[in-house]
Amino acid sequence: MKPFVVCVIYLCCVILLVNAKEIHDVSHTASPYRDQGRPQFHLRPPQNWINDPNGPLYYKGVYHLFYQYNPYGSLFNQTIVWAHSASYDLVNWIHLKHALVPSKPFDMKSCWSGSATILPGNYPVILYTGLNINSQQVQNLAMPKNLSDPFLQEWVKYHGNPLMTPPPGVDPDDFRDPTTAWRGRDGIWRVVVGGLRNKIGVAILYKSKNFIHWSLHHAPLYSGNENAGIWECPDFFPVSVNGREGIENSENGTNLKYVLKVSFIFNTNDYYMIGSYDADKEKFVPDKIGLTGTHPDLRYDYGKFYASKSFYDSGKKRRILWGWINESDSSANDIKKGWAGIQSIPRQVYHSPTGTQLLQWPVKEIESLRDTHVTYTGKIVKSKSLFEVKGITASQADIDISFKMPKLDDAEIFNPKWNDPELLCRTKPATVSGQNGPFGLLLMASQDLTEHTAVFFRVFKNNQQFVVLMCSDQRRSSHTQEVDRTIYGAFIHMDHKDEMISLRSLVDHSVIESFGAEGRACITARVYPQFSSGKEAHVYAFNNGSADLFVSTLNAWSMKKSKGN
Ligand code: DQQ
Repeated sequence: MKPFVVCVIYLCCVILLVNAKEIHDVSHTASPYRDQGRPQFHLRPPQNWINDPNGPLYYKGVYHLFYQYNPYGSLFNQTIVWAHSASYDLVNWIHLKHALVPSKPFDMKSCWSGSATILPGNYPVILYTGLNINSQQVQNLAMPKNLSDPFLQEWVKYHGNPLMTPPPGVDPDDFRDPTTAWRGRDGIWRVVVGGLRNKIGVAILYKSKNFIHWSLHHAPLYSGNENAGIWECPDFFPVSVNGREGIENSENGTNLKYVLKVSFIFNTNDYYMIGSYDADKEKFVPDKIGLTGTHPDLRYDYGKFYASKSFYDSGKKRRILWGWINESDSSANDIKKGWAGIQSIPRQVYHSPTGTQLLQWPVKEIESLRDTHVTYTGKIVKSKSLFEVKGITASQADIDISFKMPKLDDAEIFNPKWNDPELLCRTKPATVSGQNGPFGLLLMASQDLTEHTAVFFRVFKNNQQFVVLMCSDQRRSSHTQEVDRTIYGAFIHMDHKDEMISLRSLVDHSVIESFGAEGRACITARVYPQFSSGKEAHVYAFNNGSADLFVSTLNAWSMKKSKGN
């Protein structure tokens, strides 16, 4: 071989190796701790603490997700960076080098949450919160160094940062998490920053002609009315009232509704409202006044799901939502296992035909991981009985079951005083038999059922409509006392004509993401059973109601491991 050719091959190898090293920059030596709870198809880097999803975006055929990451360990730390993963399909991920790390006076103490905006000409930029040298929260801008790199591996911080500093009346500890910006018909950019003013949560509004100079608008886009702490991670976006297609943040079309979501620090839940946006008055006007951080405000997820962020996927014209799913185990365990936190399965979000809420459904791409399949149709589950769904890997599975609703006249009457679904799930758990339910799934169950997580429904009638209580009961999820085993609950309002109710659960070792009634209510739980290996997990369908139950279809698949896990 000629020396020149050898030299070129050698150089190519060096470049490939350097790239491979960069791409796996965040990997570390695995801890010797037997970590059977590690998810196999949910996004997270190999080690360490992660929290909020940041700046999701789609660029030149590649999906990007950044997220809060502690490079030094598996607990939240004062020094947080923006970790960065990229994917062609939202399922398999490559972990890239960190996009933003503390380095300048305006972000020396941490790079906290923020969002991406695609500027005209397909130019992605990031607005993020920096904890400055004095630990004060300020808003900063970063741009890609090389627009021809679809992996956007290098980010440059704008030399004129910060762009926004805490306005009068807002404490420097309470000013963070800029949204994706949107441009009005007047060509002016708007962005919202989460904050707290006079003990009231606020969506602080800024405007800019050039994305560099931002001026505070005299009034917030919306503010709370309760003393409920800072509003973290606001998200503001349009949704179409017809169909599932997503809408780009700056679109000013007709037939649009708007969603304002905020993350309530006091109970770490994400609440949202649907309403309209009065662009002249720069106000969000909710259809139903809300955002108190309590029931009956709408939640994306009635389990563990926080600091969520959505983005418009211009490739497939849909809006996708991500949420941070924290652990429920002890910090000592997180240190032992060397990691904590996962990102949810990306969910497509759209307006429900009833207009009263959003619906969420795991992105279609996740189905590419489906493997061994079992199916049942037209199966009767006798009162107070269960059957095992055999033939799949129950600890790594996608299970979709559809139950027949009772006749409305036969349904138990709903007591209007029941206004707290979580409380109702506690007083009427899976072991308490009712007229129409409880029925559902026992997941991550040991053979003897001493460990299991029950996800189930109970059907009631209220004013000639159905109200379904959906519960996820973690109390028997693990023999260990060291984990949080809260029961989660949600109400699903169904039409009297609805004949079926479906339950889909994505089970990935220590996480169970459940979607009730085609995404009308979602409940995510973390579970840490003690049986010795994931292979010993079982899944059952059960009916503890006094009437027999008709399962019209049950499809269950083992799920493959995704790349990047
Ligand atoms: N997490 C970030 C903050 C945000 C909080 C810090 C929400 O920017 O308010 O990691 O979980």
